[in-house]
Amino acid sequence: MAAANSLTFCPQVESPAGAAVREGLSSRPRSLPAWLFYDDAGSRLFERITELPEYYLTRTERAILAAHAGTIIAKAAGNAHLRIAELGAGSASKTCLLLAAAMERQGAVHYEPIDVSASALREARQRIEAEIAGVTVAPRTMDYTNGLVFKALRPGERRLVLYIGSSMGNFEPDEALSLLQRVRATLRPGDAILLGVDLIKDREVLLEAYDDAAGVTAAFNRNLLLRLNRELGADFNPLAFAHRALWNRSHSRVEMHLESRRVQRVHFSGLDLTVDFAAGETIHTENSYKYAPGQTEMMLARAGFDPTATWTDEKNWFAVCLGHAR
Ligand code: AVJ
Repeated sequence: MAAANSLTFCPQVESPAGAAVREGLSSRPRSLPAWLFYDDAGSRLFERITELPEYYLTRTERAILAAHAGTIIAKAAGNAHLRIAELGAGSASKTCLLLAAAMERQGAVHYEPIDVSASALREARQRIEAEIAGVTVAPRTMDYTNGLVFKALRPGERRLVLYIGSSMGNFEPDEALSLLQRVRATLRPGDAILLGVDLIKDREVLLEAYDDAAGVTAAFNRNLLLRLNRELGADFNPLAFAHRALWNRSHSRVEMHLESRRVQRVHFSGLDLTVDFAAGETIHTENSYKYAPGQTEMMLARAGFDPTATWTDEKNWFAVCLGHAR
């Protein structure tokens, strides 16, 4: 009967996680989007990753920002008053260096961190309000890839959008470019963007950063499965999946996968979905793109920015690029 059919086939109002899982685990090779890592537990695990000896990214970028924060802020501002927004802010531990430099220059700063993790933003706000007096923190919990709108600026103000921490590295190069173009569309000529990107380097250095001795990255990768158990009623045994990190040289990216150690069936009671895994079958959970020197500047230019300046470390492991909207 029509009524029964329409009930049966009426599309469930599915959570974003549910929709992503249905799509990613039904396709071959199986994959899950990297944003799923960042529930509360995942955000905490990522914070621990940033403190690992093998994970050079955070401390290298922090050193670059510590050495050049004053210059970066001065160049970004010109003779305007900066308002600072940050995409994928997380706990914003490196941002303090830039906010402090902006405080010193202009006496007050409006800071708008944007992230999918509400808990990370809460932590960011506490940290910043405790560390730097005079910064107004206005967090926004949202997925910035779904569209972005900023409040109009007052005369004499300029916006600086921070997109640091190699966050852009999770996107395919064409997606990254389109994201930069969409950010550019929210800005006015003279506004600025600061990009922090990880550079191509020795394979061993890259792989250790994504497969640390203490197993924190493995736990971060497997937390994805625990999240699906918690939120979607799945029955994953996380230890039945091995953490794998590999360097895909031709695509210039580190990949993370979860590899099924044996034949197994996983049921999602919240999704009415069953997935069968063969032994050795993988779920591709993350791409982390690494850039060649000059590549970020080229992307900025293609997205409508003038690449104004680039700062790097002495090993050339990480780059921080400033661009001004044309
Ligand atoms: C938060 C995307 C910058 O790609 O290095 C860390 C995430 N994954 N270890 C990165 C991550 C595994 C991280 N980003």
